[in-house]
Amino acid sequence: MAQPQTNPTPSSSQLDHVAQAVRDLLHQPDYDDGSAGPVLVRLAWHSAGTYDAASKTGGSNGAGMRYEKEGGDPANAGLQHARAFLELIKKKFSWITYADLWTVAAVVAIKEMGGPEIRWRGGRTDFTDDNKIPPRGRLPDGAQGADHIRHIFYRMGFNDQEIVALSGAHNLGRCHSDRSGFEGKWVNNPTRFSNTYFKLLLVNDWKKKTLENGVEQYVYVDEDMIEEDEDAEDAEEPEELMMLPTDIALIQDPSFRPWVELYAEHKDIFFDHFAKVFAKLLELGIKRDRNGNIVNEENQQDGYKS
Ligand code: CCH
Repeated sequence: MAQPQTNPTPSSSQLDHVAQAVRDLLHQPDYDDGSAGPVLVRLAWHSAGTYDAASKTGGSNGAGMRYEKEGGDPANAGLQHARAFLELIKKKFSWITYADLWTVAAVVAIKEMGGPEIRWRGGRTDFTDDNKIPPRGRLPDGAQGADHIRHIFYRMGFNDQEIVALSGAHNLGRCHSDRSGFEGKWVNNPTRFSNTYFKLLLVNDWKKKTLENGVEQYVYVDEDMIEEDEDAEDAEEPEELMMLPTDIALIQDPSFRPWVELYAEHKDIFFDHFAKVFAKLLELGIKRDRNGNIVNEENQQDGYKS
């Protein structure tokens, strides 16, 4: 049997350069709400969120989204923007693997947007073909409810508390009708990492709305924003805030809801739990030796016969 291959983690000085390059590219005045940060976080999450604990397949090793099989999955629509941002860094620091770059970029972006410090470990390798890419359909569908969320996240090995903590990432960014069909942002300041998403889930009266494309989501117009805007000379229509059906499931489900309440009240606990669970997400499916190097085992070399 062939010896397992190991791939060392980049040194901390190498990483400092990459981290600085990520910080430098976050400010994107012409993109969305002015930051590449949210879409970078989604890229890392979708690269890791394909993990299946039972078969030990999927996960952030491999950077499979470079291939049509995964990159062209409708669930990953829009993430080509994140990959294009990071391509500029990959060109400069060719020694880093895509799989490491996509995951470390999210950790740097979260910190830079005011979020917690998240432990990140490198050493991921990039697939050289699309053989080991798992089948599509492993990422969650925002139109569904609590059973679906559990089905998806239990498969990865997360519990209810971890599911709610991870969902707090919806403090960041927005939905785009040309990507997922949903439209709008969850919070007023979507480039600042905070626990506002949980607060809004609890205090607002979310109403179901059917968009022109037939997609159903929940909406609320922030009254405070309307008042602020009325004072302004060139008052723009305040943007409606939104929630996905899966977000609303977190307050309807009796086991999820207490965690929403805890995180709404205690930002520090949310930050602590988020940091732990995001670090766990990025390590799914990754096996390390005693030195922390990733071991690419024989069973991970097996391809899919699709
Ligand atoms: Fe999410 N997310 N997500 N999400 N997500 C979307 C956008 C972001 C679901 C659906 C959607 C997590 C969990 C879930 C981010 C981070 C995380 C969108 C809009 C949908 C739909 C995409 C578009 O139109 O551009 C569902 C369903 C679940 C779970 O059930 C988790 C976990 C994370 C990270 C820890 C971030 C960030 C965004 C904003 C992306 C952007 O481009 O602004």
